[in-house]
Amino acid sequence: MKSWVFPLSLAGFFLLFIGSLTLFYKFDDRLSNGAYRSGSSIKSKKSGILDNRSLEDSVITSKVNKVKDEPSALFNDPAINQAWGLKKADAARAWAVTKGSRQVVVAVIDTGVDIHHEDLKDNIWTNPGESGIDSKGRNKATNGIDDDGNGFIDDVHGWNFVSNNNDLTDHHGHGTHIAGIIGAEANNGKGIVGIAPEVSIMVLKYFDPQVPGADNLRNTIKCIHYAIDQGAQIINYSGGGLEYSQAEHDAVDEARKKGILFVAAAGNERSDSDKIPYYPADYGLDNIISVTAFNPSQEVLPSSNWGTSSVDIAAPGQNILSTLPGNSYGFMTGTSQATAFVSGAAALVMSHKSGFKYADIKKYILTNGDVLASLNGKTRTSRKLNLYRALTILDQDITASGVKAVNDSNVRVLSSEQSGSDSNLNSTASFGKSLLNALEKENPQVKERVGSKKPDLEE
Ligand SMILES: [Ca+2]
Ligand SMILES: [Ca+2]
Ligand SMILES: [Ca+2]
Repeated sequence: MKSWVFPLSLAGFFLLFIGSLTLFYKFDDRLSNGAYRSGSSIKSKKSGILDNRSLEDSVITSKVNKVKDEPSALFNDPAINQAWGLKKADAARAWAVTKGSRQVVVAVIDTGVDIHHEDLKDNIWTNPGESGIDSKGRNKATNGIDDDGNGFIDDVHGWNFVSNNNDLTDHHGHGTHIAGIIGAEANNGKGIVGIAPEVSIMVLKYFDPQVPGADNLRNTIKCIHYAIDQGAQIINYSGGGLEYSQAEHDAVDEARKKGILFVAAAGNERSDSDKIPYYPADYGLDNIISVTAFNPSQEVLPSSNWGTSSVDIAAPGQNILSTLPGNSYGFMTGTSQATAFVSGAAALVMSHKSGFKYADIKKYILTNGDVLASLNGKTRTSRKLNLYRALTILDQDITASGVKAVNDSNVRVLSSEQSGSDSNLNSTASFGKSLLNALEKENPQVKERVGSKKPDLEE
């Protein structure tokens, strides 16, 4: 190698680093955007300086203060008709079987969550050891005492490992969006509906755009240990990086030993995860489900990672409407969103079959996805998530035609869009006009923005 090559490369990486920092601060000011995170994990691999775990490239494609009011026969939540992902995942029929259970705890390891959001607040996990009244008549949640002796003071809904306190404020939007996909409340006349409308979301914060120096990998590992110790049954991790970490591997393995399912994003690195592993999705532990994202045409997004041995399943991940901080809502795109779909599905399966451990849940979800030709060469199963089938096909108590499922008077059942064999079900409700059409009319540039590296926030 010529003597000038090395210094030149070094200078190149230095410029890359400075460029990244510039981007970071620029977007930090604008809040709520994950676009600048994309590729930062790659840079960290090369420079060893930037974060070794980061959010994915989950772009907020648009933000709305009030969702469009489109009453639905299914639930009274105004925006349910806009949720194309719910339709593709056959959510309505799944809800006829179960709407979830607050006994099921899903740990969302992310940027925090707006726990006061109008469409989330009743589905936030409460630590029983930090709630109620202490011996002196004070509220355990705010008494400044570690009542349950777990090493965290007043950790009533989770913990902020970035700032090491119980402030779970989401300064980004990503974590609140993920929480809404998993478990926004149904039938409250507000906003949207999560995959598991009844669930308990444990909020664990590993990343904060306002704290740029934080060690996101170390914080991730702490979050995993907390989730294990506090009894989460499912962990959602919509992030990752290219750096292998033995400590992180061991934490996920410890979760495995406790029967905990770990749902992880395949990543938005635009690469083959079989060749370039993305962690924690690709640790090869069998309690991990690695999830990639597809669009309304059921094709894997160009930005999403794929892999016929490393990526398990695909779920909706483009222009997904969910909750954002401050009682607002917005659309985001990425395998982060797809991951949340699968975590919500896992919560539904678990609430339907209490006592299930990760192996059972994983089998139900993966075996019963819909095979799609467009997923050949993209995932191990060539399947996309189907919530209803995940709940029923292997279940001897409920037939595939959903006989027991349709007796709930609160829920009306959609006909299956992908299979004529189920068309004998009551087809009394509809998600209304195609969401994609609606989106394109409302927001003509939405398609072009998807996968864009540039943020495009709207009021
Ligand atoms: Ca405590
Ligand atoms: Ca306390
Ligand atoms: Ca709602």
